[in-house]
Amino acid sequence: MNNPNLQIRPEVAKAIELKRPVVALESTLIVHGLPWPLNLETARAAEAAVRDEGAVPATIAVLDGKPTVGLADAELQALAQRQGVLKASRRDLAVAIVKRMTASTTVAATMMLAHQAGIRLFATGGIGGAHRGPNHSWDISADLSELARTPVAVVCAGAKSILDIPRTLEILETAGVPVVGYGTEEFPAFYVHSSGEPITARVDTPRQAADLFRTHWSFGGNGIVLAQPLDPHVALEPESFLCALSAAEQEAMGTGVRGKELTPFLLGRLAEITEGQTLKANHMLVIANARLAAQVARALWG
Ligand code: PSU
Ligand code: MN
Repeated sequence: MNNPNLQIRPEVAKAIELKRPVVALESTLIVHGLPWPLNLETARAAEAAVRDEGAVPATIAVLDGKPTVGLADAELQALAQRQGVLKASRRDLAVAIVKRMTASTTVAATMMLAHQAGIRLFATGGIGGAHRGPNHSWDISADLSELARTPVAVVCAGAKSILDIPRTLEILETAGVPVVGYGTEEFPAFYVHSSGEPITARVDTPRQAADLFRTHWSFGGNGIVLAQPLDPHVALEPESFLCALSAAEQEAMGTGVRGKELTPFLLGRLAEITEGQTLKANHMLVIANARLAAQVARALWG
């Protein structure tokens, strides 16, 4: 089971061994999703929220070719400041390892490594999904296929509002991924409180979430999305958000940004257009999700 390529830090390894609650955290949002120094503040605050709830945080990234589960604070800081870091999804991991690169891990790659390490719960901002596009974009995040194959629950604020959410939800349905709302009947849309789309089940307590997860896994089910809406006081109004998004999308089309650059580009431009409103929202939702993931981890193992 122990993959020699995987470096699990002692505190995390011990917690996993003793079946104590552990929450995985991803690093692409730190490196490519938020600007310095808010990225480091968010990463630290997410870890602190997990500890606050009595669980052990395990931020995951590839450091000089070593997939590492449970970054030290100095490593977190160095990663947050570093330029030219590869954004690694599932398919990029082996490349990053053999070329001894430093890479951030997306939701897909973080799920894969968390699973290898024996961690079941993972918190992020928002999962990737199907991008918007005139004729159905072929840009569909590998996060969705990872959810289909890997038994890890991802606590998030829904799918990023830059995406085609109805289509993202259809793909998750086909993949057999439960989309569970935390205290809501509607799928949240990251910066925006609700997408207006239905979820498959609602839970209102960490205990209910834990029961649902355990049962799903007991039948060989794989990934699960637990979606918690952002506090409405911090969330963006749908109309003004859509307006900013159209402008950012036009620019992306004009400059030809595509592939894995698209999500970071859109998040960056939205931050500028909304004068930091999306940054504040992103910061808050990551911390809230980390806290909830730790509460569910405690209900599972505490
Ligand atoms: N959550 C955030 N900010 C981010 C991401 C998530 O608050 O930047 C990252 C995740 O790592 C996710 C990725 O996997 O965006 C999606 O990228 P793509 O659309 O290229 O699959
Ligand atoms: Mn993509």
